[in-house]
Amino acid sequence: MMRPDLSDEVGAALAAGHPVVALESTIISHGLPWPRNLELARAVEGEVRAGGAVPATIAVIDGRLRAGLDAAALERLAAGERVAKLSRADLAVCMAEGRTGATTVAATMIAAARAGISVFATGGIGGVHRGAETSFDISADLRELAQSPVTVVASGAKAILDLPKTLEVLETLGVPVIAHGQDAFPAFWARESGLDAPLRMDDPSTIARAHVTRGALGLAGGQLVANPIPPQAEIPLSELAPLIARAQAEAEAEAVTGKAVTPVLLDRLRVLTDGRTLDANAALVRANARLGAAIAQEIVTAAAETAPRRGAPL
Ligand code: PSU
Ligand code: MN
Repeated sequence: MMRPDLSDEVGAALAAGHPVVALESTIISHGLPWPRNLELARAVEGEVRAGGAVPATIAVIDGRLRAGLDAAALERLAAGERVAKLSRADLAVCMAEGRTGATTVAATMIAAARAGISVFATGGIGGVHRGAETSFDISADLRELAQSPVTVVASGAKAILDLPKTLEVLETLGVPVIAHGQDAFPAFWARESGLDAPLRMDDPSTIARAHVTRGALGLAGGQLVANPIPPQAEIPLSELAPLIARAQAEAEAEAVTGKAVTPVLLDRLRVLTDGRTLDANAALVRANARLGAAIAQEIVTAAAETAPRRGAPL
């Protein structure tokens, strides 16, 4: 199996069994405007380090799939010129053509799994778009959660999505959706979506044990840990709902489809909230990086405890 090129730091951490947290790059290239995107990319790596783990930002640079980026690569992605948005369908094509691309949640999970990284922190996953019953727009992130053995820490799915349908699809695919520290499924910029998450866990060690147990059972796929945005940074859903509806109507009127939908909606909401969604986005990604680091540490411990009992009855 082809593995990503590991930076020296990531390679050394994985070889020594130290905790590593994967980070995606589409949020840098397509999710946030310059120069906030570069600042946040660096800050999020800093949060992972402060949490005692090594960050492994993932992208394809000149045809090479890499885990752990140097400053030049990070800057190139943030500047965003001729950077493709890569999901499962695009990854191998971009590599074969020797091009540069940023990985979505789905593509980052693929790379993390092949590098041997168990935890990945981001802002929000893709999901079922509103109007999917006619557009069929369902992010490849959902099926990836059912296939690649990575625990993804996010603040739920973006509030621009159809959250009830997103939860239904995740249930169908057998993906554990675990709210962290509360019953409600969070809605990205808001702590509560009005829906309960199917599962709840309150501490990183139990989440880590669930990750390891899932692997020990031979179940494919990972888990989604839905971590609510820190209270002081949240934008309540009541305030966002009319703006989301407006952004959605504008995108529809302009016939935006495919990969462009998510970046266009996020950018419209940034404008409509005077940049407040950006601040919220930064706060939640940082918090998720911290939680990801804690879970990664606990997985290292849980894996060591589970190993000697392999083959014994569960
Ligand atoms: N969440 C954000 N900003 C983003 C994304 C998520 O706050 O840019 C990106 C992630 O990379 C996610 C992707 O995997 O959007 C989903 O895109 P699509 O719906 O086209 O699959
Ligand atoms: Mn889509």
